[in-house]
Amino acid sequence: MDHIQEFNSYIKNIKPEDKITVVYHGFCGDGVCSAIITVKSLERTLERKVDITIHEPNVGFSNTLFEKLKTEKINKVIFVDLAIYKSIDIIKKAEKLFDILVIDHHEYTNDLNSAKTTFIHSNFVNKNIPSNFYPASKLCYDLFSNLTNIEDLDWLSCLGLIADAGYKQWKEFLVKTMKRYGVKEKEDIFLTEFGKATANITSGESFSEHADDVFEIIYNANSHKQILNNKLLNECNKKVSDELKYWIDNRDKAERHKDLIIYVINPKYKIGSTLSTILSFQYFKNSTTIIIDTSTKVISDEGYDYVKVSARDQNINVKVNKLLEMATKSLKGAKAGGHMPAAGGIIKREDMEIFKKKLIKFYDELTSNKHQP
Ligand SMILES: [Mn+2]
Repeated sequence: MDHIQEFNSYIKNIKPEDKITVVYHGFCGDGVCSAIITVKSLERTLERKVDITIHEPNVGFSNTLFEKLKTEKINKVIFVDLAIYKSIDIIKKAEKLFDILVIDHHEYTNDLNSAKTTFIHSNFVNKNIPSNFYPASKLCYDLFSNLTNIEDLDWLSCLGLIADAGYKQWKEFLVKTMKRYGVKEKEDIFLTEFGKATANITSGESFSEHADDVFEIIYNANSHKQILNNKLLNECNKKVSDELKYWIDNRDKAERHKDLIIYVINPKYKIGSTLSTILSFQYFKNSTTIIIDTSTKVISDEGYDYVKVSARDQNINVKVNKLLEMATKSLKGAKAGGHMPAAGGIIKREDMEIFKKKLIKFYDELTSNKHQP
């Protein structure tokens, strides 16, 4: 069977008595949009509800999540927009209890397909588009379109595409959908109604306490208009914009080593990822930007207090997923992953200074290699 057939048969084999969960990339616009496309598609295909949805940071398949799935007596686990490749031990353990489906577009590292796991990666569906530009929202939309009518979710797929910077590769789909909703095209996608609705979603995603509310709001919306007009999302957007402005205005406080910028921030809301995207596109265009967000108060599986890292290099002078992987490799409890121009991870708070030194060392290594014949 090919990958699409494997996917179709996983879905068709779900029975009414099964307990299903959709686990998605939380704090991410593409994550929540692809999750809602998946949940709605499952409901339509199977004529039943999805039991629970869970938002997770993109740091693999944690023990905490494993225990939660066990407690909830889940037997079908669907991961969307989550790079769980490195969690092989937990996946093997999980396969004894659950049938797993993984739909992802983060950098492909290893094939997770097995007797108990169905894995579908953007690369399996379209080899011509780099996987970071084939976001989960479009991938899920394309996959489920073979099984049921989800044409009315086209706008949601577009918002996910914009959130994950994959809109240029899918211009035709985007333009067609914008026309369908009477949205005026503009040179800067973020100035269109679709762009503004996307900003509202990513802002809402910055507040962990609102994660379920944001999911509900988008789930109940039937076009981007309701996202644009939602009171809670607009309030979130205002707070996030003010906070972003503060850290953008203070960007000179970032440490610099050649074209590597390391910016340690302590924001009021979860803006590290968005801030790194804005800085890398607008202010640090030819640099490698690393943001270390010290505001997290989350304790990891192993009981570590950690800080969050977001890395960007829009020109891919340095592959930031590679850089983070190298710099975190020997740090206990650290995790990293993502795409060549955009990656993220976590490190123990106490390792922050040593992590910075490693970033500089490996940045030098990666950039000097480039100049060798
Ligand atoms: Mn994504």
